[in-house]
Amino acid sequence: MAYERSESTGAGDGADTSALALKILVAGGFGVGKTTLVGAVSEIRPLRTEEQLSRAGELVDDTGGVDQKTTTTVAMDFGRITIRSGLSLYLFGTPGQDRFWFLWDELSQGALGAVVLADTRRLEDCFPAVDYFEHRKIPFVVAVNCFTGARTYGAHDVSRALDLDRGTPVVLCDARDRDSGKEVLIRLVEYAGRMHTARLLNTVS
Ligand SMILES: Nc1nc2c(ncn2[C@@H]2O[C@H](COP(=O)(O)OP(=O)(O)OP(=O)(O)O)[C@@H](O)[C@H]2O)c(=O)[nH]1
Ligand SMILES: [Mg+2]
Repeated sequence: MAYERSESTGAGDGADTSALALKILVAGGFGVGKTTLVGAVSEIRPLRTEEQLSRAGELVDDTGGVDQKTTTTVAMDFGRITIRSGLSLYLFGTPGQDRFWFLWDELSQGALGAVVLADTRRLEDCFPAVDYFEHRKIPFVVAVNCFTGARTYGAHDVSRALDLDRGTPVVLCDARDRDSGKEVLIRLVEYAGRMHTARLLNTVS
């Protein structure tokens, strides 16, 4: 499990030397709401790397279903959230478009786990992210971003449609809502914690 312990800046300065900072990825298809989620939950001003969608990009960027979209992430999003006293999450939002796949290996280094955002109108767009984390055995939860007007499916239906391993959590969320996003992150931390404990027990037995 990747973590850092925060450094005390000096004796008696009151700094919490037992604080944990965990790295989490926010992944999923183009325009599914990754930047929105990181921005909604972050308690620091999120770092964004948005560029305008261009006429040239129309040939390769599938904007079907996200017609209102004018910008896209070209490197990453970055934010931070304190889940509870002494536990912060550093959030790294991935770029959604295929041509930025080469960045994923770098971004996923040392990650505790990932949120794979899904839109039920374009569920297939999250297949590559699901495959990526399954193959690398990085714990992930699927968070269905419930866009207005999209038909609502139950978590069980989504789990079946994505052919997820048993136990992989599926949660419904609104990426624009801080509490909803925080709930997703808590589910991920709990799930990843259980997965890591199970793996540790397997290696010692
Ligand atoms: N109605 C609704 N709109 C949303 C929701 N989440 C995001 N949006 C809108 O959908 C668009 C896409 O959001 P982004 O957060 O940029 O998506 P992204 O996944 O970061 O996109 P890329 O980085 O380009 O892959 C934006 O115009 C958002 O305002 C949602 O939950 N409901
Ligand atoms: Mg983005």
